[in-house]
Amino acid sequence: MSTQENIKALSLYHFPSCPFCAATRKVIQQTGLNIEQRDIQKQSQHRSALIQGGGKPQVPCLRIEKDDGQHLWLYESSDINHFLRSYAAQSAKRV
Ligand SMILES: N[C@@H](CCC(=O)N[C@@H](CS)C(=O)NCC(=O)O)C(=O)O
Repeated sequence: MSTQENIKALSLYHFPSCPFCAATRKVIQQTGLNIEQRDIQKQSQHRSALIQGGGKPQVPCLRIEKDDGQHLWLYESSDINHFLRSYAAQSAKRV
């Protein structure tokens, strides 16, 4: 999906000991994006939501909530990290 589209909220499904999640958390920290982090090991409702919405319990997964109410579930740390960097760059241009 394009980072130009209107995005209402982003949340990251993850757990602490996952190395792929650590890389994505680092990108979040570097970009300063405001993203709720949902630990699927700590809270079972987050794991359930991930499986129900995204289709599998793999982390990291970025939940993208758009202004029109649609939700997208983005898997694969490299894709997520690329999306976050592009989104942060676009957001910086709009300010
Ligand atoms: N290629 C994936 C690998 C992600 C991955 O293997 N995550 C592990 C945790 S470290 C996982 O969620 N395993 C459970 C599963 O795949 O169902 C990525 O880069 O995001």
